Amino acid sequence: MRVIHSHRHAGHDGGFELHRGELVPCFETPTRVVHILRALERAEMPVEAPREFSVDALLRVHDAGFVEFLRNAHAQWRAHGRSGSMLPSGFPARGLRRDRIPAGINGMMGHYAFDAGTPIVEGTWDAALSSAQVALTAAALVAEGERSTYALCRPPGHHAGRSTYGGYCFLNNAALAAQELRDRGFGRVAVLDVDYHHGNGTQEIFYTRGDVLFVSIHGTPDTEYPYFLGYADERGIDAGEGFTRNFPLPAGSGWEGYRAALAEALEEIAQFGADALVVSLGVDTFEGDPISSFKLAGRHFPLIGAMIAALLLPTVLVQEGGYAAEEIGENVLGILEAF
Ligand code: Q9C
Ligand code: ZN
Repeated sequence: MRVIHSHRHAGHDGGFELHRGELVPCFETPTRVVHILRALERAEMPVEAPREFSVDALLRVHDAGFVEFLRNAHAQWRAHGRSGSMLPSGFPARGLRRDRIPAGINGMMGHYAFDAGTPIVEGTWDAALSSAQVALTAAALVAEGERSTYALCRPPGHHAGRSTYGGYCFLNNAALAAQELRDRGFGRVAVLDVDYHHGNGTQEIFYTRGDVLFVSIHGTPDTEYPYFLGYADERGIDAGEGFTRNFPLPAGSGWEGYRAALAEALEEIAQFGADALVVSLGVDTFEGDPISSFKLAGRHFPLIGAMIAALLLPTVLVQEGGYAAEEIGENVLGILEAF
């Protein structure tokens, strides 16, 4: 399996995030990648740099104004004499206007962000762009005949919508990979999201489309982040009707419940007749994860990998979450080795 990764991820280091009423050190750190790279090295899996893709390549799944905002946000912040990390503190909730995008940087941040846990720093744009390029390269390689590729993306992407960022995500790497596969001739592409958190951004991006199936298994939004999307009654609309499937599980779920949901999700993908697969690969379903509550053990990841690999589809695996840094490498590798 070919592995794509960019060292430019390291430019994004958020510092602090708002968590349970306090500013705490970010859970999403550059160190996560160090641990994954170590595991890959032990497994003798070499890492390749991504190809260059222009900013235009992002506009197939993202809004131009949003991309422009991400590109300039920190420069605008600095122009106001500030330095360090940017967090929004006001959002256009019900009753407030969303049709006007404020010109000032604070309002603009609130317009495009959907949480206060996703800091932007000086290196965020370049890191997010490199992460998108990693996913696009991994997809291009599969289109060129590789059976499977692993996009070691950082920052992650599945919470980022067409014009929204949050949940540590800025650009939607998995959606970009799926779109790249579509553009390169795969008629039907499925996205399987196994991250602990619902992939609200990916769901939103493909919600009205019948050519990309989105299937997600995650902690129920009733109690778990991102709280406002990911219920089972969300099934897609218009041409996308029936092409979104959510499997929310109660916090505290263990292997039995998980395995059953995964079997159903895979059956859905087989029924759809997918020609290619993108996996949003979060390993924050691990029992030791500091911000999640599923009870999967290390030994379950190879089982998950084997179940997914049995679809026998050309597959792009895209790294999402996983915050138990010490174990993240082994858990990811457990999945990859099945391919
Ligand atoms: N401030 C991914 O796994 N924060 N994102 C929860 C902590 C958001 C997770 C509360 C968690 C986002 C890609
Ligand atoms: Zn997650």
